[in-house]
Amino acid sequence: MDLPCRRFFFIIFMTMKRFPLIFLTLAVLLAGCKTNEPDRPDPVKPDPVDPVKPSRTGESGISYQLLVYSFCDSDGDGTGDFKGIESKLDYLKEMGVQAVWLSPVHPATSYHGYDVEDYSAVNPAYGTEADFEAMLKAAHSKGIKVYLDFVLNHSSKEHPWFIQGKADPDSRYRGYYHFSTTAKSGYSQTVSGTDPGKINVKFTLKCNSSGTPQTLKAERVESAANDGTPGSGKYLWYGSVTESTMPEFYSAGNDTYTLAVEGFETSWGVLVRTSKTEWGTRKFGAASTNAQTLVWGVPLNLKSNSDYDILMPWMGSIWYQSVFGSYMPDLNYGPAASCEDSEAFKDVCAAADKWIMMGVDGFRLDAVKHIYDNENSDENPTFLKKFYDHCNATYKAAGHSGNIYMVGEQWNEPNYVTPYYKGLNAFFEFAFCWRLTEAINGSKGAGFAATIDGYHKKYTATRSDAIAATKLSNHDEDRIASTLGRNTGKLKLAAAVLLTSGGEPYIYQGEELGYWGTKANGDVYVRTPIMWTKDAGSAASAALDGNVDKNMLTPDISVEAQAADQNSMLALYRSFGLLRDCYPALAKGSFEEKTGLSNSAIGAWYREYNGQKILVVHNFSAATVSFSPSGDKLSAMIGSNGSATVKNGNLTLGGYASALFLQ
Ligand SMILES: [Ca+2]
Repeated sequence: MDLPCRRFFFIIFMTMKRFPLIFLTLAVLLAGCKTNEPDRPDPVKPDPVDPVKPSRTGESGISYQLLVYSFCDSDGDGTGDFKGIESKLDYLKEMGVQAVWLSPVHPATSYHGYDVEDYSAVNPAYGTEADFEAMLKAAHSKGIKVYLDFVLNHSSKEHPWFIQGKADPDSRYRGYYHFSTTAKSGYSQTVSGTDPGKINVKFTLKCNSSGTPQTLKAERVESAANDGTPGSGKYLWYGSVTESTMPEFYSAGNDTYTLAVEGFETSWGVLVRTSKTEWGTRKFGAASTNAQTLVWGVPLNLKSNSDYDILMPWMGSIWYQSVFGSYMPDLNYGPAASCEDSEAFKDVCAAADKWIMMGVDGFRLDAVKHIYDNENSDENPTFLKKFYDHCNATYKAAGHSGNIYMVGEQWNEPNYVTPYYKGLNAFFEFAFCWRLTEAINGSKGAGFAATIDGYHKKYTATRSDAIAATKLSNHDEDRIASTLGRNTGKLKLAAAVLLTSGGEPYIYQGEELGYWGTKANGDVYVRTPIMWTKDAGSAASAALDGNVDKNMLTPDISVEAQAADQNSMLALYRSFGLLRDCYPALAKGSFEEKTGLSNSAIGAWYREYNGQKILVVHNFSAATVSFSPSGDKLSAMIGSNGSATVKNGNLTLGGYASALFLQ
């Protein structure tokens, strides 16, 4: 902190002793002044007579969900990267962030990375493995843990395991996926067999006397030369949708036509056509349900509509489970009770071990209710426990005294999530935001804390160390700002509630800036890059093809602008993040609703830990409310949002305002 700043805080602090309401202003100003030195001693000076010393603990319990591709771009190529993350660690620390969950860092075809092609490598678009390790070390030096998104339910269809597994029934990778020789619900079709690559092929088409194609024969030939000139009106289509070819057969007399193709790509099937423009109802090249396979040198009887794929001789149809779409085949770990014996399990564990030994602090596990199909059976918790135990053993071997962190995504109501705690001790609590949204839109704070605490008691009944990973939204949901109708008051209240409730909260990239966006136009609209300066060019948007809401990304929403505005969303996240970082009761205390209030708009609760007790009061409505203490102390307001005044022993909160009091 520079000297003018120190002097200013001293004045503010002296004022605060007489006027506690100034505290929030202090926190906000602090955020503005401390940009260049976020690790300096906390500016909230302890009162000599106050036994609670509010300095940063580094144990806020706050995590940050970070999209590597769109967080910060260090080299200006439009894609976020590891060096970009490293350069913004202070930005995270400022909000009291203790851990980051990185979107998948492994090689992938998609921009989002959930189609992993190699669990043991990093995506070169984000930098080198050395860059990753440097970022990891830098994060640790600032007390920030790093969690990787580990996608265990499925891989990419470009993963070598899948490519080899589908090609060869004798491959060791055949069992890594759920293959089927028949079509099934939730399965995608592909071709199996060993691709010989580019070869020369001669096709012979026989037609009847009226010119309708009857049979097609394929022969592998040394050289592919055509005689005569095309002009038959019969075509052979092959290639991909983007690289298609449609040469015309050469007439050979007697209703026979030939076509020789040099360097034919054998990964392609073919289609016979009698028109260059009429393609029927099925798009050429599209997957067919009535494909036929050629046999070298043997004429194939064509079907009358000639509107289906013809597979090359080496090809066979095979189906594979792909719950999240054809490019992400589901992995197969065998029976859950013995999953640790499967080669697939051993391989994903080996990859996890590499990252743990490097220093990664934990994993976020994607789509855990889909790993085994029956969400409500014991299979998924059983699998998760085995995976956790393996990783935790590695973690201990790496020299850690505590346990590894692992949080699962079980997207459901608490009744469905609770049994999963048998597998892991942390799960995202989707219900937190569902109940919060209902409470805010219903202007009813009463009962909110009791409901959420009721969920937490269910989890801890399953295991005493259960953690509810609370959050507002994530990369797969409409952003909370949109859910709340872009009402700033409601949005700030949601943030204040998140950061003052029980559980361990996640902030989703962009929430701290008030980003909005829905999935109506596509997922990328809820994955908008951080706009670091007032220049829109500071946002890493290339990975999203520029698909961000241009109305949103104006200078006012940038970090640069909000850091200078004490009423900004960012200022709120910084001040409440600081509170959670400073007061252990907020970070890890009990969570107990204050019941019996006359106004149901008020949501009030106590957080208590190790002798420290804090009263939290939120107004869930747009109307001003009055709060009578009934035994609570209102003399030490440690934080607030919106209009909060104490007069004659009563608290008055403006619409959607919040206040916290040390007891
Ligand atoms: Ca970059």
